[in-house]
Amino acid sequence: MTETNDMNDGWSTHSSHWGAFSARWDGRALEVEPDAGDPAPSPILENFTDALRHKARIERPMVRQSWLDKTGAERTFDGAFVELPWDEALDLLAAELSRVHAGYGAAAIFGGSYGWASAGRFHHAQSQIHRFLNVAFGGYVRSVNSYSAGASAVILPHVLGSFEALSRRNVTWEQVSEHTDTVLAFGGMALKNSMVASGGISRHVERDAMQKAAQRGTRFYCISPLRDDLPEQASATWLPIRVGTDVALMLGLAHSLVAENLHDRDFLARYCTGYEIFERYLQGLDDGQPKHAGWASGITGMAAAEIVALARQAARGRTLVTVSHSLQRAQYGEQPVWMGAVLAAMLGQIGLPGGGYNYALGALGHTGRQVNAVPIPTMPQGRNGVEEFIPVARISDMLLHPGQPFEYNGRTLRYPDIKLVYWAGGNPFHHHQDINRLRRAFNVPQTIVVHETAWTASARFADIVLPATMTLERDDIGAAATDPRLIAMRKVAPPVGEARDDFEIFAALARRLGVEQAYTEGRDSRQWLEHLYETTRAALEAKGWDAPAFDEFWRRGELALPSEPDDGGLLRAFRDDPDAHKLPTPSGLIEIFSSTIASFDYADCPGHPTWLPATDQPTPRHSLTLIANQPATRLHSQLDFGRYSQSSKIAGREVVRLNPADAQSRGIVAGDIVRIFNDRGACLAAAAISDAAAAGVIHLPTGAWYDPLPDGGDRPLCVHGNPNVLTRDIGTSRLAQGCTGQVTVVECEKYAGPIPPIRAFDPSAPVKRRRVTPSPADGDGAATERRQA
Ligand SMILES: Nc1nc2c(c(=O)[nH]1)N[C@H]1C(S)=C(S)[C@@H](COP(=O)(O)OP(=O)(O)OC[C@H]3O[C@@H](n4cnc5c(=O)[nH]c(N)nc54)[C@H](O)[C@@H]3O)O[C@H]1N2
Ligand SMILES: Nc1nc2c(c(=O)[nH]1)N[C@H]1C(S)=C(S)[C@@H](COP(=O)(O)OP(=O)(O)OC[C@H]3O[C@@H](n4cnc5c(=O)[nH]c(N)nc54)[C@H](O)[C@@H]3O)O[C@H]1N2
Ligand SMILES: [Mo]
Repeated sequence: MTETNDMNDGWSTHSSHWGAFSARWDGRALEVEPDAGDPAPSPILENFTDALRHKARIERPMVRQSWLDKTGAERTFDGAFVELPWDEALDLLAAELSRVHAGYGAAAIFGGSYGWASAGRFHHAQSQIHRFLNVAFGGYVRSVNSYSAGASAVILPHVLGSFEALSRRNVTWEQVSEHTDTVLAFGGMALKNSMVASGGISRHVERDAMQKAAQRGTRFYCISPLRDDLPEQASATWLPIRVGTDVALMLGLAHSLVAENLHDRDFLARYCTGYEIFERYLQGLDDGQPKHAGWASGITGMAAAEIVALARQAARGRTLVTVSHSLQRAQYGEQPVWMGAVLAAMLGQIGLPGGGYNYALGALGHTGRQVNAVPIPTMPQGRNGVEEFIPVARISDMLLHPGQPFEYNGRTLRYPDIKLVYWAGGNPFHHHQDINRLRRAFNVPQTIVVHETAWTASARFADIVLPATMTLERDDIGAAATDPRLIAMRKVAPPVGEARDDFEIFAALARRLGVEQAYTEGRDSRQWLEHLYETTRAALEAKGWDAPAFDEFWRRGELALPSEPDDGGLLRAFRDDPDAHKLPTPSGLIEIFSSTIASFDYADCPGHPTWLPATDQPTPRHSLTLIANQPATRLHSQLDFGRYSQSSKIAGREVVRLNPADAQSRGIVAGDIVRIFNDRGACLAAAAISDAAAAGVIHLPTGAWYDPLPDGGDRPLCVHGNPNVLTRDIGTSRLAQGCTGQVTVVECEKYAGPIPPIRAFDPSAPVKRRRVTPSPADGDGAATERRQA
C-alpha cells in the first residue's frame, strides 16, 4: 500500500495517541503536519521528527550472551548481547517457549505485557501478543486493570456500577461550557494530559471548552499541588492543599453542607443507599471526631472559612466534581474516588447536564466527548484459558513471591510461578514503581522476551530482544471510540535495520509452533486491515452514512464517524427513572455505604469513604513530597529521545521543579544538577524553580529513561531523572491493589559529585556474531524462514 505515499507530494496521513497528522520522509528527515481540523494540536508530535533513525532504535534481533551461554549470571543493564539473524532468533525463541510450556504449562508464562504501544488498531502490540499466546498455548497469566485507574476500576463498580459510564460517557465538554457554574477539579484537568487518548485523537477540544466556560462565568477550582494542572484559559482559583489530603477536604465540604442544611436530602433518599451510616461518620458519632471544616483545615492546610465558603459556592448553582486518576494512584486511592462521588451525591446533581460527578474528566482525551455510534476496528484476541492473573501493578510481588497468597476485591488469590516473561508494547522499567525492587524481581524468571522499537531499559534487561517497527513504518488504521475520525495510518518510511512488525514476528513464531493458520487466519497485514475495516464500514452503511470501500477510505486518508447523541448516558437515565434504569450496583442505587465492601473487612478500605492518611509522610530526613506525574513533553517514556522531549531537558537531564522557598533553604538555584533520594533509591535531575509548585512539593514527571550508573550496586544512581527509582511498590489497598506511583516522600540536595554522562539512548552494542544450533523442538521453521529471506 505504500504506493499511496506518492500522492500528495509524498505526504501520508498517520495517527498517534497524541494526535492525527501527516508526515513526509525524504530518506533522512521527517516533516510532520498536524491534522488540519485539529483546533489545538499537541506539540508532542514533534518527537517523531528525529525518531525514525535515532541511534536508540533497535536494528537487529539480539540475545543476552549470559542467557545463551546459560551461565546463570544475574541480568544487568550493561550485559553483552549477541546479534542473531532473524531465523536463528526465532528458532531459539520458539524452542524456548515450547520448553517452558511443555515443562511448566501456560500458567508459567506471563503475557500481561501492560503498556500503551502505538495507536493503530491492527498493529496493536497488546492485542497481537495476547492473541499469539492464546493461539499458541491456550493462554497466559494476564494482568487486570491499569496503572491509570487501578483503584477506581475496582471501587467504582461497587459504588456507581460502571466505570465507563462515570468516566467516558458522562458530562461532555459542551455541557461544561454551557451549563456548569462551578468545577471542583481535584487533581486539576491539565491540557498536557487531555492531549493524549489511546487509539488516537483528531480534535483537541479541551482548551477551547474551558475558555468558553470561563468566559461565560464558570468558576474553576484547581485543587492540586501544581498550579498548571488547569490551563490559563480556565482562569482558575488555585487551592494547593497538602498532597493526599483530598478526602479530608471533601469531608470538610460535606460536613459544611450538612451544617448549613445545603445537602440534597431528596436526592440522597431517592438515589442513594447508606447515607445515614456515612453521616454518623461525618458527624463523628462513633469516633468522636466530627469532620468539620476546622478539622479539615488542620489536615489540608486550607483555612476553615475558605472550606465553608467553597461548600456554599458548590451548593449554589450547577456544580461538577471531578477527580483525576492521579488521586487514586496513591495509597488508599479508593477513598478520594468514592468520596468525590459522595460529595457530588450530597450536592444532588448527578445526572444533570454539566453537573454531578465525572471521574477523570480531562485526564485523557477520551473523556467529555460523545461516543461513536459505530464500532471501531478491533483485533480479536482469542480466548485465554489460564485463570491466574494479577492486578497489573503487582508484578514485582508476583515474581518475588510465587505461590504466596494475596488479597484482591474480596478474594484471596495466589501468585503464579512465572518462568518466562514476554513483553510487547510496554516499558515496565519506565512504568513500575521502585525500580531497584523490580530489577530484583526481573532476575527471577528464567527467560525474558521483549519486542521493542528502541533500547529502553526493559529491552536492555531482557534476554531475547526483537526489533519491532515503529508506527511510521507500517500501514494501520487509527481510531478511538471517542474520536469522530477513522484515520488511514499510511506507512511513511521503510523499517529501520531489520525491524519487523509485531504481527510478522508472531506469525513467524506461530509457524514454528504449528499454529500459523490459527494466528493469521490466512490473512496478511493488508487483508487484516480490510477485514477489520469492514465491521466499521458495514455499521456505517446500516446507518445510512458514508461507507466507502476500503480502497476509497485509504485513498481519502480519513473518514468521519457519527457520534451518539449527548444524552447524559446511564446517569441521566438513572436520574430520570431510577426504577427503570437501575445502576449496576447490588442495590441498583449509588452506594454511599457498600455492604459488599464492608463484608470484606478491610481496614484499608472500609464500607464507606474514610479519611486514611498515607503511611509515608514527610519527615526531617525526607521532607519533600514528590509528585511523579505524567510528562508534558511526551507520552510516558515513548520517544524520550525525540526533539520535543529533549528540548525540555536541561543539559540532557530531566527537569525537577521546586518551590522557591524549598530551593532556597537547600541552596539550590535554577539549572543546578540535584540528587533526589530516599531509602529506595536516588536520581539526578536539573532544577527549575517555580512558584507553580506548592511549598513542600517537588515535581519530577515520569518518562525519563532509566539510566543507572554501571556497577552502582543494589541501588544505582539513575543519572537521568526517572522518579520510579523513588516511588513505593505497594498496592492502594487490599480491595484494588492498584499502582501507588504518583506520590512519595524524598529529599533533595545540590549534587556535589562529578556529573556522569547520559547513556540512556546509546544502543546496546553486539559483542559478537555466532551460529546457534537449533534444538530439535524447532521443526523446520528455520529452513522456511531462510527460504523466504
Ligand atoms: N511513578 C509513576 N509511575 C507511573 C505513573 C505515574 O503517574 N507515576 N503512571 C502510570 C501510567 S497511568 C501508565 S499508563 C504507565 C505507562 O507505561 P507504559 O505504557 O509501559 O509506557 P510507554 O512509555 O507508553 O511504553 C510503551 C512502549 O511501547 C513501545 N512501542 C511503541 N510502539 C510499539 C510497537 O508497535 N511494538 C512494540 N513491540 N513496542 C512498541 C514504546 O517504544 C514504549 O517503550 O506508567 C505508569 N507509571
Ligand atoms: N502529555 C501526556 N499526557 C498524558 C499521559 C502522558 O504520559 N503524557 N499519560 C496519559 C495516561 S496513560 C493517563 S492514565 C493520564 C493520567 O492522568 P492523571 O493521573 O490525572 O495525570 P497526572 O499528570 O499524573 O496527575 C495530574 C495531577 O494530579 C496532581 N496530584 C497528584 N497527587 C495529588 C493529590 O494527592 N491531590 C491532588 N488534589 N492532586 C494531586 C498532580 O499535580 C498532577 O499534575 O494522563 C494521560 N495523559
Ligand atoms: Mo495511564
